[in-house]
Amino acid sequence: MEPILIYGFPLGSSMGLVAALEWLGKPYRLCRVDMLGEMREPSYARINARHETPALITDKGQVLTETMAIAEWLAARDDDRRISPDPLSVEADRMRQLMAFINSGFTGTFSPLWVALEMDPPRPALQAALREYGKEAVIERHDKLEAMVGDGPYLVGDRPTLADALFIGIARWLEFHEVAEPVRWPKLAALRTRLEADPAVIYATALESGDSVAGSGPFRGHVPLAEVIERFGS
Ligand SMILES: N[C@@H](CCC(=O)N[C@@H](CS)C(=O)NCC(=O)O)C(=O)O
Repeated sequence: MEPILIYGFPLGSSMGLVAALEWLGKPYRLCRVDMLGEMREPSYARINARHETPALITDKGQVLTETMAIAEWLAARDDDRRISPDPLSVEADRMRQLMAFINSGFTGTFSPLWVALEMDPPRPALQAALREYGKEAVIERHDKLEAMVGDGPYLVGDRPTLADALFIGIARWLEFHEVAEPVRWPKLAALRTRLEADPAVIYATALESGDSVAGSGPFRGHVPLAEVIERFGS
């Protein structure tokens, strides 16, 4: 069977993995999940007890959670080196280093902003403190990532890799939370512009938005969440 990536909307980090599946070019299916609704229901715990996306149903029908684990699963099957360098190369070390940074500190600093946004019932003083702290932390992590970006067109090498996929899934949170203008970090802004013009990213963003777009080469269609839970949930 084709692997099925369970991705979340709105604005899920998993959009980047959808783009990576497009770049990889091997047959895949998707399962689109409303993170504000069905992902929070008890039945979703059969896929991921932490109620998070992304999750992958592998070609063997096993559930695999955590972005880094899913990215490594894809890299291990990237025979033609379309989304990852030779795993023993210096470039692959750099890709994994960047992915780890993006998936941990870089993504994590947005947490206070999400917590403040979703706090119910509201606690204005705490929300203001979370926003202030979150914005400072996001800016600091962007400064650090800007310093890590080289002079090439992408994070590693001359074509998009899994590191770029992880970055583009998160990058748009900057404006959503009104932290700062992207141009404050010129290298990251240029990288974003390049990635946002990439057909795979445009396609993944359209799917995430629920637009009815024509099938791409490797994409074999959506599977309803209820069916995924029934067939593959624990
Ligand atoms: N450690 C997990 C974190 C995944 C994560 O936080 N996903 C977000 C969406 S980008 C989520 O599902 N958040 C829960 C929510 O929105 O309620 C990973 O790297 O895959």
